[in-house]
Amino acid sequence: MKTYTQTITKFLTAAVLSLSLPVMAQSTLDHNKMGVATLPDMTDGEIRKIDKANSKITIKHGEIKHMDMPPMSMVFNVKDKAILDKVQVGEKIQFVVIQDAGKMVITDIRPGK
Ligand SMILES: [Cu+2]
Repeated sequence: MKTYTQTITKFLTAAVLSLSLPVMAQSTLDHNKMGVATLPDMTDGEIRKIDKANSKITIKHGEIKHMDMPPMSMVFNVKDKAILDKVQVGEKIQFVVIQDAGKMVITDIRPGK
């Protein structure tokens, strides 16, 4: 049983490596072409509340993969108040969130799919 597990683990590791390497190479190439830094993943969400005075926004968000966070409703800070001018309560969006000095800060919001 131990040998079987080791074989499977080896196989899976090899499979994952062979799959992810070309993808990583491809995305690096695209980013270079566009001349932008690598961004964290976009997260799906729906806007629940906008608090422009305090630069905060409440979003019912999907899984935030790069932060290991399951779907939930929560309040985020926004990096720039102007981000809140482009959006409305009830709107489906995609957003970029980063960790900044222990706070989760939204740096970009785009229309959802
Ligand atoms: Cu959350």
